[in-house]
Amino acid sequence: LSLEQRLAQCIIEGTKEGLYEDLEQALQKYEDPLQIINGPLMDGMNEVGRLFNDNQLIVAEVLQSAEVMKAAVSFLEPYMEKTEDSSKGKVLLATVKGDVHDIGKNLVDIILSNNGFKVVDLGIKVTPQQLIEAITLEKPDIIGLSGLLVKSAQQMVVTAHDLKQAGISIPILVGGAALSRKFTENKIAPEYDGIVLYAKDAMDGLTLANRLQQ
Ligand code: B1M
Repeated sequence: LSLEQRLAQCIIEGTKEGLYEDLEQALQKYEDPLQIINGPLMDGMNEVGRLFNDNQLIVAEVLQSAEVMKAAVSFLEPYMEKTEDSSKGKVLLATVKGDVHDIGKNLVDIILSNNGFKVVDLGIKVTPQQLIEAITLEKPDIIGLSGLLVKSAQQMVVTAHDLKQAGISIPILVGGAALSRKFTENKIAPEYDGIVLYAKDAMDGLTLANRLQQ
């Protein structure tokens, strides 16, 4: 197997055997550790999603794959480019109510934190009420919402609505597999008073956050 196939295989099989050696090798080969995440590791994760959808994997196995992905991201994190300051603004980050998926959110956290933003991560299954309380306390410049389930896309509509009711109009950045730009513009944005932007991946999230804070 090629290096890329071995890395993807570690994710698919949910094993750390040989993982760190292969990540070391990949760090020599790729200029940016993010390319390793977005390439072979994501390929592995997408295959896990496909196999799970096909009933060839059970939740416990997917969880193991998620743990290997998290271990790989933690290993690569120190090698990512970072600026020391956190002067670009504060981002409040959360996975929406009913959703436990946090690998994408955590990646957004790393990338924003490494690039001049102060990130406050509220974690997973965050209700609109918890979000409103945190916004009052933290006074962020941007609210970042992540969600992977189809029902999470709908939850973002509810969340935007509840935030508006609470008089909040801080820009919102949304991302996650079940979302699209179209859904964001047609369904989420009309429920909100402020800007709502869709990010297709974590780097896109950084680009949009930078644009908002210019
Ligand atoms: Co779940 N799961 N899962 N799962 N899981 C999906 C999402 C699914 C598509 C798999 C499938 O069926 N093919 C499916 C959703 C189907 C649907 O809604 N239509 C699914 C399901 C059904 C479920 C359960 C319901 C299964 C069950 O219990 N029967 C259950 C739900 C639990 C819940 O949330 N209430 C469940 C549970 C789990 C695990 C706990 C086992 C585990 C998560 C572990 C964890 O996160 N700590 C898990 C996993 C790992 C997946 C898949 C395989 C991989 C997700 C992932 O981590 N990808 C996933 C299939 C898939 O996505 N291919 C699947 C890697 C990650 C880096 O990508 O999060 O998309 P992602 O983030 C991307 C972008 O989306 C974007 O940037 C990242 C890339 O740079 N992004 C943002 C994300 N958030 C952003 C925010 C931003 C900006 C960009 O700004 C704020």
